[in-house]
Amino acid sequence: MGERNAVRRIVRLWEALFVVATSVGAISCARTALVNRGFDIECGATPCEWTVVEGEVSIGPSWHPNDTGAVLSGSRRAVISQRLAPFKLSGREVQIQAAVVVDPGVTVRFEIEWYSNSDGSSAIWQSDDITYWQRGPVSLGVRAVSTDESKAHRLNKLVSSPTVTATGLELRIVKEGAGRAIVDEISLRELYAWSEGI
Ligand SMILES: [Ca+2]
Repeated sequence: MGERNAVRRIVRLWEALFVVATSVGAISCARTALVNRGFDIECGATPCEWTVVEGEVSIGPSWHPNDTGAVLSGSRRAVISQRLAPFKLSGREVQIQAAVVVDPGVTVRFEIEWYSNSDGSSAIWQSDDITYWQRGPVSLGVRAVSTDESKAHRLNKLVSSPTVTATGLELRIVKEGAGRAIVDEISLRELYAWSEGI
């Protein structure tokens, strides 16, 4: 009987994962500022645009064998990040969405560190010779949202920029606690529209 219940639980989990993956796929057509938000594009051994900052991270089969996602695991903290710049905000509110599932006791935090131009202007720099980040933008601080729901779900929360003059950001996905987190189909959208130089 115990074995039969265990099988039922596994079936229900995979059904839930399928529903989340399918529904999140529907929103992936919407306009978003992030690149490679489903971890489907590889640049060599790593996913394009994403950086593994620390901890145990694998990019590969997640919801099911054919759907690539970020799997953050191990007994300690694990972090991946993506930078986005330059852009011009029309408002302070940004909507962050992601498909997430975590083991019990694990938390996933989506941190956004906002940056402004080093001269305080909100002008969009464009140059082939030097990147936005090489120009030494100034950090405006970090805003974060998190989830510890152990059932597969779609995170949907708002994050505010400290100022509308922000011109760059770094999104960091931080897994805390011993266990595994799967993150996929991440979108970051201004509530109105990005007016970006990217
Ligand atoms: Ca995916």
